[in-house]
Amino acid sequence: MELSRRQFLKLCGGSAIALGVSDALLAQLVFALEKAVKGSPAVIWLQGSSCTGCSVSLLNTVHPSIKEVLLKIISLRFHPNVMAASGDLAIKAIEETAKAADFYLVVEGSIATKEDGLYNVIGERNERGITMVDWMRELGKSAAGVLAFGTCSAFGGIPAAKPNPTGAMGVKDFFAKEKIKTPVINVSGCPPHPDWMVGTLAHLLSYGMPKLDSDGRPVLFYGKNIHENCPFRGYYEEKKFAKYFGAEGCRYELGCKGPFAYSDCWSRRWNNGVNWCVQNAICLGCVESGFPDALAPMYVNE
Ligand code: FSX
Ligand code: SF4
Ligand code: SF4
Repeated sequence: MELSRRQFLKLCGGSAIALGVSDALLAQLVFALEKAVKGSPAVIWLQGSSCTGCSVSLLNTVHPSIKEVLLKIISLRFHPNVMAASGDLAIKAIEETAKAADFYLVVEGSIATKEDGLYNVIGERNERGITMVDWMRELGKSAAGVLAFGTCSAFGGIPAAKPNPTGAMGVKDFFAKEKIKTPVINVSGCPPHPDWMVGTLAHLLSYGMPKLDSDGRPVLFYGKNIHENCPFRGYYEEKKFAKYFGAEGCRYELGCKGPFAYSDCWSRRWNNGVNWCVQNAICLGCVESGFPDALAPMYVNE
């Protein structure tokens, strides 16, 4: 199904669709890729300091065929968790991809820069460990673009929280330090919603670079404030605050960071629309550049 950019933006906005947003975005992604793919866009997916939640969020969507898309249509040449190859064969896949053609680099997790990058070693070359810093210097320069999936990759996230012993940082900060000019799209969230990742990729391949906010994130998914759109907003106005989890009322006094967070979780919801953080708990502001330090403490417990 080919969508105009306008229809696509409407779809990403979470407007009512019968089959679920993830399914629809996936269909568009498949279409975009099939169209764009004369020889499949190659993707190298690197993992720095992270919990792997970003991969899990994407691969565990209710739609199992995302794996097929990643493995067969996109031509995912390297992914530490889903690829069958290991050792020299796996490293060779990165090197050959980088030499052969245009490729996109997906980065999950932050880059550990202290001790010559030794906190993130991915593979070996000439009996020496290749660090994430090495790969980012090498592949970051030659990639057609970088998708920074997850708050760790976008802004440093949890690995960069104080005291940050590994010198962890996000891709944009690393590129600024290294004077690498390759464009980066931040798809934040700890982890990001699968629609944000699939939708951003589909936009990039179908219509080019999406419009980004001042934090380098697609406005499409991160353009609205959670608090302003929250279904509990009426309680906030009435000053009816929940005093414990599960109680009726706005969650502000339990530590809700909705007023400081920009994303569409309230309408998109998670796990195929089943629920979202604020329904049973609070928003932690996981999509924001200051997460987690600037938004601490996570919970207020009185
Ligand atoms: Fe970071 Fe990804 Fe948080 Fe985890 O791997 S964005 S720690 S949920 O998931 O990098
Ligand atoms: Fe705002 Fe959170 Fe209250 Fe919702 S629950 S109205 S996001 S403070
Ligand atoms: Fe992150 Fe808040 Fe959305 Fe939950 S509701 S995923 S904490 S931005």
